[in-house]
Amino acid sequence: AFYYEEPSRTFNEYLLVPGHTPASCIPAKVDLKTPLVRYRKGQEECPISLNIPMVSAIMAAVSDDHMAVALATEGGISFIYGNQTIESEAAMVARVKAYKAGFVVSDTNLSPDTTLEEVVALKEQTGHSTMPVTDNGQAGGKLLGIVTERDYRLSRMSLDTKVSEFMTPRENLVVATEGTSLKEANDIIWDHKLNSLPIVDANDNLCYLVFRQDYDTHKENPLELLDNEKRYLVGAGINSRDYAERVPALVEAGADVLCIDSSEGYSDWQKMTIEWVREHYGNDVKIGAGNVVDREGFRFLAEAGADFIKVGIGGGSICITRETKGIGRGQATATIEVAKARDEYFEETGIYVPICSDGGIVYDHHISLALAMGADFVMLGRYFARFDESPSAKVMVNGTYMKEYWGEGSARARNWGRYDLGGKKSLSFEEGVDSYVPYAGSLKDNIAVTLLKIKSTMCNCGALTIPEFRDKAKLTTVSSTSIVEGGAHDVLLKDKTPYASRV
Ligand code: MZP
Repeated sequence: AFYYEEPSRTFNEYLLVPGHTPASCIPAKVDLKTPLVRYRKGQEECPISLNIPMVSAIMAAVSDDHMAVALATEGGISFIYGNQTIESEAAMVARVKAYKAGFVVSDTNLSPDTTLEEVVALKEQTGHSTMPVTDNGQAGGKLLGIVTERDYRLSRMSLDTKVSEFMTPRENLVVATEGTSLKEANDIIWDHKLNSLPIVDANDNLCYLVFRQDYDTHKENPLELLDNEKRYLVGAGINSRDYAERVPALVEAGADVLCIDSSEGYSDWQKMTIEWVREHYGNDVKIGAGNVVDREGFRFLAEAGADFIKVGIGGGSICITRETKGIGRGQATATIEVAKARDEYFEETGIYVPICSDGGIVYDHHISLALAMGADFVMLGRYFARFDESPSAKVMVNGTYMKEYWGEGSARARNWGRYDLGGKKSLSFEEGVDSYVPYAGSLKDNIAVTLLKIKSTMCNCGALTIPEFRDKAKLTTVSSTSIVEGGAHDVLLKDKTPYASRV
């Protein structure tokens, strides 16, 4: 056997030592733009880049179309989970691509037969305080009424009560028509303290829902959004089994980039999947691969033609792969080695293959560490699962709101295709757990704080861009006693909330 001389380390075992901060180096000037896919650095523009180095995990508890729109609005990208039918994954991708900032075709319509229980569940999921009721329960149906939060809170009806028994009649509806400008819609939304506003056409059919969150991001000049044909970026997870059917459907639906989702990517299956994509689409379809944790794994996938490569085995918050199979590597060590391999590959070929540090981000500063160690961007599951926009249920546990979060290798997800190497299905075993994470509110609010922390750290190191940060960063390992010193110590905390749920 081969023995590594050094133990493999996690992010928690490192700190950045600050460098000189010039007066010009302030968070407002930091540019977090980063490449997503391979390109000839120095000779051409990267065909797809991100404005922030954060992507959401290919997980059913994390990345659906709602998450994708919310994250793309902030400059990142989601990878829609692949452990669902080809049709429903493609439909999610298509909905993201159909989304026009400021207007979204509703997929949360109610019909008169919807029960109060279903309304409450949808409200929890979407966070909307109003929901339109159409005759057929679908976007484009005839708008019959609207359900407001107040209505169902006051209804005091049993949970199997039908929407038709408590909805606001059509006559009193606050609606807009297709001709209403975004500015006018904005005013109505604010005047009536609504979260969303239904827009109907001349025949009274529901066309769109306008969400307040959109105005928050485009307050300056909301009208601009109406000439705006910008489409959001969206990624989609695929596997190394049904790619011949799944890839065409996702490409047809408009996916900007695909990613082979597997716990272990240094395999012929991934090579065959990439080869199939190249054979059928050349370089037009972008495809990431992984996960790997060392130089050899990186080289294998880079040579196979992967557009980006994900790094990380066993570091995910819900992952028990290291315990069940004894496979994995500390996330920091894996990121450092793969980043070196990427740079070496670039020196040799002129081709830059971005790498993504996937899993194990617990504190916001772990993102800064990953970038300093050479990651081009990071993939997060737990982080995004906590927000309103994640698809999982918000539940009350011991008086605190939580969101459900489960691993793709858990019995709940049963995404065995992500793990197995063939053999009897009945012998599958779990590599992930089902859990709760503290509910943290909206993605927009949380990500703003996270990004500010990253930018502040970069300024402490005298860097205004990610490549500059990587060049200037000075990293030190920390002893276990200095980790204790790094947190609040020798004081009695007034706020007993665990640290991890506060970041
Ligand atoms: P985290 O951000 O929650 O720490 O980790 C998310 C990452 O864990 C995912 O992007 C994926 O690579 C990995 N994952 C997802 N499910 C499992 C599992 O069930 C897992 N073991 O390890």
